[in-house]
Amino acid sequence: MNSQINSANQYLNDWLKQVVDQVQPSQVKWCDGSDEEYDQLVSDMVASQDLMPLNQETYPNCFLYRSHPDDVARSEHLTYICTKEKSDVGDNNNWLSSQDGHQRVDPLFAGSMKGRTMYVIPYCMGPLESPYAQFGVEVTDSPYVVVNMKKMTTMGSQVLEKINHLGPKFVRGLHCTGDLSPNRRWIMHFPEEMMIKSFGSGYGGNALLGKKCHALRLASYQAKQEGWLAEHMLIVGIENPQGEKVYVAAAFPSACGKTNLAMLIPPESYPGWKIWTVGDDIAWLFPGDDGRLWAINPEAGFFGVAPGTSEKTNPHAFHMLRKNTLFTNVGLTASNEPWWEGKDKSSPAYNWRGQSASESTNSQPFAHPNARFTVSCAECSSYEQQPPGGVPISAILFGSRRAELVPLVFQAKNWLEGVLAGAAMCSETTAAATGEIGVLRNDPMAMKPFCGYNFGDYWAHWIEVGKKLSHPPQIFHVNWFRQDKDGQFMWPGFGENIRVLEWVVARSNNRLDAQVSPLGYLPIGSDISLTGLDDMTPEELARLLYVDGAAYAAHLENVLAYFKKFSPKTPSVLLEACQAMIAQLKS
Ligand code: SAT
Ligand code: MN
Repeated sequence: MNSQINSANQYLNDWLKQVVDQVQPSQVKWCDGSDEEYDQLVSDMVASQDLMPLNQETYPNCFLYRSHPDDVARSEHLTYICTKEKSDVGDNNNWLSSQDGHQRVDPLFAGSMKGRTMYVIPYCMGPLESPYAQFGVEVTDSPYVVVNMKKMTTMGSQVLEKINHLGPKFVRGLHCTGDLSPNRRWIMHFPEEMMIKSFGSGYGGNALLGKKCHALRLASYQAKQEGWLAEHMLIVGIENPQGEKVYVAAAFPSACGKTNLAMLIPPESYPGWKIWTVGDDIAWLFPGDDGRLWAINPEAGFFGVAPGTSEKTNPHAFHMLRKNTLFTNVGLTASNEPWWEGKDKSSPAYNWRGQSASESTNSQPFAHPNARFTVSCAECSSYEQQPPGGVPISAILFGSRRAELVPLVFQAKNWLEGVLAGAAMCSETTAAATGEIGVLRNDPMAMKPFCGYNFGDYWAHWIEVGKKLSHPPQIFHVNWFRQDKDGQFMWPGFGENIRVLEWVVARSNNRLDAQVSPLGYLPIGSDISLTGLDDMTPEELARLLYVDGAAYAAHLENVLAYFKKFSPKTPSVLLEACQAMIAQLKS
């Protein structure tokens, strides 16, 4: 077996030989990333009934994967960052010493691939020729992981060619499906060793190690050392009717509409406006020599939430999913098409577990609420091929899911208050992680599940990055999810969000005045256009923009207490900015 470990990178060979001795696979397969390899894996999985072909006439080259019912979302409570010092990791993460982390998982890996194929996936995060690209090798026994990685990353022989010249500078990711028992499931990160060990889950964020594990948790740790940021952000280009294009990065928690915003189609009342999709989930942000902030999307595909995706909510996604797509945990129609809540007028015949409509319990959804699609970026008609050097960011949005309190939009007065707006984010939990849904929690910068180090250091790092920017992006906070007293969403959202983006762009370009408030700048009512939005009155817009000073101050008091949990690491300027804002809101 070890004779097959013959790359030109000795560090890679040494690690792989050690892994082979540990997991004892029946064979090792180096993934070349070719379409033939993908097709072969898909047909093998269809033969073994791990993958189900969907209606090939209406959904050509689309397949359904049903994961284990206990393995349908990220397992945050089983996700650890392992370092020498606990204080490096902070209370925002589960921590184990590196030694204890290895000791906890290594016995599970022993002999874990007996009788199975071990796939070796050399992958690249970011455009292959980008100076910002990062490399990794994922070892897995899951062909589902291989076919997903093919869509989500650049992978295979051309990447190995690069890794051959990298010495030790690549991430080592070991993944084994195990028996999927939640009692034997760990997602361990060793940032000091550039290593990930994930056992016992086949689910996306737990198993596609290039994504959250590498591109966020390890990358954020690395970014801190090197002076850049790895963020849970989409990236879009916003083009106005005059043809001017401005790039915006936006952080929202999982399953809060990042993919929809990334692919927004403006309504008819916005002729000439166009949104270009650069990324929908992760952004790496680098201070440039020109004093601006430059961004790349490290991913090559979308791993989006299926439920709620429709012709109305996200036409680009709805159409891109009609071919070459892998679906996970959606329902099925009688004609073998994928089905999810909010899709269209068709009816489901089977739920995500394969039970027929008569067998399934009435109140249960047919698609799992965290059902996903995996599709290459190239399939998206609004996708913009990113230049290797990235795109310049003019505005950053922080967005949370808040039924109350938080206005539709405000602009921070400066970088520090922008960092405060991001760090103060609280959002209601969603089905993207196991656990209760709808619980309000602190989710600074939408990075609670993804920041690979101590939040106190993270906020300090954000402030430091701002100091390197002579032309920093303007920072905004948005909330599409405010509800009225009857529990109805007050803002129509989706394509209509262009109205807020128009204001964001105008403010970023210094083209509009605004109202000054303790939170920052608020739109002057008429500056958010309501043309063509017949259902909304200026009074309703005023309610969406209303800030209850006392209630907001009370929220920030909680935020302040949360910040102090990370002291002495929490930067004092952040505490002071928060205190000052509370005082202003109260006065
Ligand atoms: O499961 S993933 O982490 O990949 C998706 C998400 O939760 O954002
Ligand atoms: Mn995400």
